[in-house]
Amino acid sequence: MSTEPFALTDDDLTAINVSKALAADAVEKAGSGHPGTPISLAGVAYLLYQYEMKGDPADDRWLGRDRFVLSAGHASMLQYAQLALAGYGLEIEDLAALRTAGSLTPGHPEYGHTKGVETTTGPLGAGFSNAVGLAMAARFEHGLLDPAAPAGESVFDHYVYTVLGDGCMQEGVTSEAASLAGTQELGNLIAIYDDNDISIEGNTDIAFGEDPSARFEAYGWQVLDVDWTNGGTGYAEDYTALHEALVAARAETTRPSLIRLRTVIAWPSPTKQGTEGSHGAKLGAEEVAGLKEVLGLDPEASFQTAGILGYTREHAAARARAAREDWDARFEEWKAANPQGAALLARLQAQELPEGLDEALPTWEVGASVATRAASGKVLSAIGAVMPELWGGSADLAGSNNTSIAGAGSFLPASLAQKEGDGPYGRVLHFGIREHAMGGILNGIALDRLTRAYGGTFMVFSDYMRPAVRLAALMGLDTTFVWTHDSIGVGEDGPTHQPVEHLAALRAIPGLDVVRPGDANEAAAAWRTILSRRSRPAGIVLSRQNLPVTASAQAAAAGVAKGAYTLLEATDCHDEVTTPVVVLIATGSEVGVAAAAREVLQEAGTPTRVVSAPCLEWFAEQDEAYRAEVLPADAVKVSVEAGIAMGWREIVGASGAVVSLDHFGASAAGTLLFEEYGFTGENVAAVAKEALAQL
Ligand SMILES: Cc1ncc(C[n+]2csc(CCOP(=O)(O)OP(=O)(O)O)c2C)c(N)n1
Ligand SMILES: [Mg+2]
Repeated sequence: MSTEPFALTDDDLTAINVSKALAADAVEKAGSGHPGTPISLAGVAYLLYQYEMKGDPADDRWLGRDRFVLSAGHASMLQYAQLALAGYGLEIEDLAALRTAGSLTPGHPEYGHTKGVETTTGPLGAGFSNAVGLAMAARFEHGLLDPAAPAGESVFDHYVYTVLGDGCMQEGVTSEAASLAGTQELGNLIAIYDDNDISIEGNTDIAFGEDPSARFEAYGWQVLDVDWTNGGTGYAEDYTALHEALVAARAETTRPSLIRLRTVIAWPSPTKQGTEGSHGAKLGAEEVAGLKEVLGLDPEASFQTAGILGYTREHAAARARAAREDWDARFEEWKAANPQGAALLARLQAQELPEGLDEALPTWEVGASVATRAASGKVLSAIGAVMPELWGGSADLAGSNNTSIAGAGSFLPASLAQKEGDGPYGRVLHFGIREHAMGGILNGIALDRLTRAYGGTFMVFSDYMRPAVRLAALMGLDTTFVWTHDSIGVGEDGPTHQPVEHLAALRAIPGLDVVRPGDANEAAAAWRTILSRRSRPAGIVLSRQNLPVTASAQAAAAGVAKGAYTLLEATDCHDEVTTPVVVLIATGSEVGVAAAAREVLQEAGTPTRVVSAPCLEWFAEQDEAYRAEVLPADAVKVSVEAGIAMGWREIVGASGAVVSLDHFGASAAGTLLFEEYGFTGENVAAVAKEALAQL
């Protein structure tokens, strides 16, 4: 080891000053944005990108890279400036186009939009929870692909770095995720907390009194202090101290690390440093010129690079070359020694499902009675055997959500392993009662792109994870949310536990597939379809109560993937299939109700079809001809769903009717509530007759 203390070169210091000025210029040109933190943390980001993290500007998806998450997403220029300096594809013109239409530099970092951006951030705390997921994914992938390698010695090992501010630190999701990260002993996770005492309303004292270091220590983190304010005695960006803290963070293998970095926002901006005025507004021409003067740059010149780009890009490229040389050689060695692992990795990278998946799916006899949550549990256990990349768990409701893969061990640090199979590479996740962090962590795992992760809770608590569900949809991730106890069918636990508006509220999220299978075979087909789709998240919505199996496994397999299909045909008096006069469209547990209503209507001589519609989003993707065939224009359409009416009128049309539930439920037996609120064959038939009468 070198005895020389770590120090940046003069060129590095120039590059940092250039980064600060670029942040100020970009926000100034945009007319809005967040200059303060990109200015004061420019050196932190520079150090990470140029000296601390492994990355390859020529290959931003390199498997061996360390991951960087800017949880304080408002400070997007902090990351954009370094992506430009390191050569990830952003040019100075892109920085000058900050926040403008179509630019590579949107207001907040967006996954899939800008090379080098690992996740979409902006909702404070979300990125931090993604970082925990990324760190968990790294450990799981080590176990999946290279289990014999000691921890830290596999090509799949890498660090996850995240930068968070006071805002992230105050958000609940950060506490949830940090607590789990500590419990999980995620030594590969390193968070830098920008402790600048400033947020939008001014000094954070007015709303934030606790000691975050004590909090994180209590969560089981290593907390390291670096104080650039020197206790208020004089400001110095001490990169040696920060580097040493990062070295200590990497050396700690059984605790995540929080580097608490005391800074002054917007330093060294002459009059706005240390003030909330620099947080979220352009500094003003005079202040920007003053800042450049302090930085030793030309106060008149905008977007100047002081000739430093060649140096920074070559520096990053040279580091990448060295890292790749080492990693590529080790990767080839790993491949040669692990042909099976290599084949698995190739399949995962190609985003292909394994052979034998269809054969592994369980099937049920028509007429059996099974809760779809139980069916889902059976499916997970069965496909878990052929899909080693499948892992997941629950927010403390595994027994109710049926989310555990049978026989699989828990994902736990060795210190917490209890039973055979438990350990750092286990497959059953225990999120604790932390729905929001569960969503963010699942998204982090999905962002790593190799494995498939799911997490469950009661559907009513999807509200607690909704921000993460929205971000999964926005990013087009393949996260799967398992929501059981999907209606008033929950029964005695009462209205706090009975979803009513949730189906509509979830369907309102663009890009989310809301999948509510009507029976056990549909549940299996739903999982099959969800797993085959890689660019949208899905929520699978499952019943607590037993439901009759109405769809054969074959019918479900063919129909569910289309989102809606004819489950029971309309027949005439000779029992021949005929054109339906009434079409009942139902989801989930109400498919059985619709089937009962069909009996009543058929009996009365009204040819009635039942359409099971497990996923309206998938149905909307079908061509017009198929949709018109399933829901003929001239039939009277009646929807049946134990949730609010919102959305159904559009489907049933003006001549149709909606059987819905537009008020909260009650604490009583689910069967009684279904009757009380009109979810019976008789009532649905009566509603259909009334609609027919009004034609
Ligand atoms: C969940 C969420 N709530 C509110 C906001 C709006 N917001 C953006 S930045 C910010 C203050 C953040 O303060 P801090 O993290 O300390 O950033 P700094 O001012 O130090 O850059 C707020 C409230 C947000 N982006 N996300
Ligand atoms: Mg702050």
